[in-house]
Amino acid sequence: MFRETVMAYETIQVETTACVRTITLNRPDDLNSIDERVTSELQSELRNVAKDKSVRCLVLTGAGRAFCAGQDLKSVMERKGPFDFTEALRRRYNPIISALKALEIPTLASINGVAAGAGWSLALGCDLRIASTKAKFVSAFSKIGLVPDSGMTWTLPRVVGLSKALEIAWMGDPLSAETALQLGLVNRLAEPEELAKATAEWATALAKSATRGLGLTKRAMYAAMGNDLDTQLEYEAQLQGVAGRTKDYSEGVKAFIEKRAAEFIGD
Ligand code: T3D
Repeated sequence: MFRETVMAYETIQVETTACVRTITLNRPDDLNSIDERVTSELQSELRNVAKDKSVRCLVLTGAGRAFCAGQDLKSVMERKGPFDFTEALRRRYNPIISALKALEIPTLASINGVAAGAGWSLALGCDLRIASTKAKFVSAFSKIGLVPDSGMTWTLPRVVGLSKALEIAWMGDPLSAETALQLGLVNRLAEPEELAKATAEWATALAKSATRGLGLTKRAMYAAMGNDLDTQLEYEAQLQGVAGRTKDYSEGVKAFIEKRAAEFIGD
């Protein structure tokens, strides 16, 4: 199977296998916490993914024992003078979450260990989540006097409801992988030694699907979070107009009639 590794980054690793681009956060000694370089490299790679039509699924994971511990608190200690969080979020973090949502392909967080603070927000910023049974989830923000950011106040209440989201954010207690599954915060669990394989199988299945249709479905679902029914019905009609003109729609119907598996090309 064709596998390509890009070496140009310092804090992330990028690899492409069978139309699946995998970005691995790669600062394992600091639990893949996020510094200026990480946000810059993530933004850069997400721009690459958006432009590369051969990429049909994106996986985000972490090296070592953590997924991501959020903001790099060690570099915080090195900061001199007052720090402008608003500027940092607007310039560094928010574009990453927006870029993940704007990608017209499925994004899958493969949560190999602890996800804390903005690290958990990153996982929530992906469309789907598969986690190791040993993973844990820590809001962390309240413990250092901050507000959940990088989209967590948007995603968390939508998944678990308002009251539970407030409890998670305020108490900051670690949630186990099992609890995360029960709450719908992750879609699937895998034993730690099975996670990479389970992730690859799921991502490959998604990448072999009718990518334009999946991308338009993603657009419709996220738009529905803010639309009333009539607006959404009209939006669905417009998007279906686009999906119905794809080559993959023609192939899907033809394959059904011919009683064979469809071979989608992602167009
Ligand atoms: O400008 C901006 O960036 C604004 C955006 C802010 C958004 C945020 O993300 S705020 C939230 C920041 N994150 C946290 O508060 C989490 C802090 N970490 C923890 O609570 C715990 O470390 C974990 C729950 C993540 C994991 O616990 P555990 O017991 O498995 O590991 P540990 O022993 O606490 O940590 C292991 C090492 O990782 C340790 O280093 P050492 O002592 O071996 O040299 C620890 O300092 C380091 N580490 C853990 N988290 C961070 C970190 N280093 C830098 N930054 C971290 N966030």
